[in-house]
Amino acid sequence: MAYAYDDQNIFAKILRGEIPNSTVLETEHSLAFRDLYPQAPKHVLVIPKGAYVCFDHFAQTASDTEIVDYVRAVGEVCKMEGVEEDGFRLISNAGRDAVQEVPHLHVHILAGRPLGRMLE
Ligand code: DGP
Repeated sequence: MAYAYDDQNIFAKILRGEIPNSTVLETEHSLAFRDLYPQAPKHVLVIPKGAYVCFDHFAQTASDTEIVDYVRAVGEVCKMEGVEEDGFRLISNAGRDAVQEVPHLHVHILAGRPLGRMLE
């Protein structure tokens, strides 16, 4: 599948500095910032800086360097937020059925309260 990246999406604007964000971590290839509409006491979004629509687009076309940077950024944010002990959830919505609102790859890190079973 060919992915068409819309460079007017909100996270592209955040990456260009056109919209402010609450940055948690910035690395060479990734940015982590707080979700504007948090669903849990700790709700951080981690995005690659490259123009990737969703997880499979990224996994299929990003360089190994970008992928390692991104996965390590997610792990680093988990450590910074202190979520290892009580647990956390990673979610990455892709496409229509998952109701992906912003078409730039992002992983949600959710923590800080009991999150319930995921598939209910
Ligand atoms: P998703 O449905 O997985 O595409 O989630 C998109 C998330 O992005 C949603 O939890 C709300 C968040 N969001 C939307 N607009 C902004 C924004 O301008 N800034 C920040 N920090 N988060 C946003």
